[in-house]
Amino acid sequence: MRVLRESVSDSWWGVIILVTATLTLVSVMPAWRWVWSPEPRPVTYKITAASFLTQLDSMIATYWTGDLIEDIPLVHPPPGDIYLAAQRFRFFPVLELEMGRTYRLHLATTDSVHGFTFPLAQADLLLVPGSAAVVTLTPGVSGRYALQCSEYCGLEHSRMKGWVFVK
Ligand SMILES: [Cu+2]
Repeated sequence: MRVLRESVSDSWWGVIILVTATLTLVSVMPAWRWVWSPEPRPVTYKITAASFLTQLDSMIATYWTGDLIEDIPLVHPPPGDIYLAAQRFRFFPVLELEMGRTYRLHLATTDSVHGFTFPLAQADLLLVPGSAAVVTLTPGVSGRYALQCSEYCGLEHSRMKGWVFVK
């Protein structure tokens, strides 16, 4: 009888240790991901659509290549701060970047909520009116990279696209 009771209490200890270990892992792993996440977390700051468009227009006026891609200006800005707007139903303008150079991409919506999915910058952001996000990127491989809207924003959402060219 005594032997049986001891083995029951041993197995309870096993269960207690297992439950404690599981709870510890479940609570520690999100904290681990938050603190040591390798993904760049975007910096955000407040804007108005008008102030953001002023900066965007000034970049386009200065660095437009003279080419249009599907009626959208192709812009070749130098490394540093660059701007991209999400609007129903396009990303504006088309950016041409250089391999191995580092850019701080400022992103904002100038109308409703949009999503911004861009594997090159490992970014999948929600763009909300009144706020800009900054993503740092250093493109390593040349090519044409598609941008997509990942948040339903209206009837033409599924066709909302943009481009970044890397040379
Ligand atoms: Cu959309």
